Amino acid sequence: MKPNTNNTLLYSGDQQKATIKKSQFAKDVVRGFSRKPKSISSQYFYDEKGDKIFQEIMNMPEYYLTRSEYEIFSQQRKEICVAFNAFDEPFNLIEFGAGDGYKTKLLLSYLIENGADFTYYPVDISKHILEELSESLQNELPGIKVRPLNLEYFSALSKLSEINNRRSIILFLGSNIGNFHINSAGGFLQRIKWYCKEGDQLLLGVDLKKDPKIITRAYDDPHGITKKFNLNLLSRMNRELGADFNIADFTHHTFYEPVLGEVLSYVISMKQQLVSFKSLDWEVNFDEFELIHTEISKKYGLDELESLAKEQGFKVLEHFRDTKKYFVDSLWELK
Ligand code: AVI
Repeated sequence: MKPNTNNTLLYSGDQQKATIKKSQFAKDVVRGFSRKPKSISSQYFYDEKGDKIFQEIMNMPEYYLTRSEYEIFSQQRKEICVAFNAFDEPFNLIEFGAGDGYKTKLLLSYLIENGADFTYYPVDISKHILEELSESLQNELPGIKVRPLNLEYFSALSKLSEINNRRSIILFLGSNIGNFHINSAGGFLQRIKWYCKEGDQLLLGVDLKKDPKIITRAYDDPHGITKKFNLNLLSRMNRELGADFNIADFTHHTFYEPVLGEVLSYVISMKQQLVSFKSLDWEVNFDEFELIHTEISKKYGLDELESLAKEQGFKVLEHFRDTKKYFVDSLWELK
């Protein structure tokens, strides 16, 4: 454990494991580009530049997700905290992929103002993000108990189960679960369960199926910000793996398939071209109009979400939806 500047504790012993290493990135690129169609995991969007572009996405009028979840928290935080059973016993509040805490601060301030006894464990693989978050929390919510965990999600759960046996409430917000294919979402929930005990809760922020036009606009925006986000993957390979992608020869393509509720995003090579990766001593060919699959953003129906909870052994306690019914924060309990 290493103290950081604002007197919170930052677990960084597993820093090596937590940082997605370049060698892993290289391996995943080589493996993904050997598939047909070529693919690359959307986790690689989030380098420093990608984080900034994602902030721009969240500020776009077309990207309704962040605003919808913010509305849920601002209007229903009392009901959410009551459903948490937050005022009986001390508990752990664990947030996966905490980011800047913009929405979570609404819950945190309500809990503090109403005397809940809890420790907030934001979990993120970015040390920088955690340091900024804990500093802003100390300023805005003095007295809050924050223990940032600079670890991968499951290492964090494992660490916490060693530290204490309090009840845990896990927050996985922002439709991050949507970036898993539904089968992998099931696997992810199974792994959460592995580290949890009866009575632990999960608050899952999920984007709902809706008018396909609204969804399409959020991922194919007129400002070109999502395009920039997607193409940053190529720039990242140039920066980190010595690749020589000419970004102008590639474009962004995305579409929403309403039956499965999946937004599928691709990078398309606009001509036949050979790209070399200097630091890997490797070349890869792209045919004209060849696709690289970069992301899935799944939208759920409430019935589908309830089946997922049931299949994985969770009981759905309550759905909190925004006034437009675009988004749900669904509270589950481990049976
Ligand atoms: C982080 N994740 C939930 C976003 C989403 O909506 O799937 C990432 C994103 N991709 C394009 N726009 C936003």
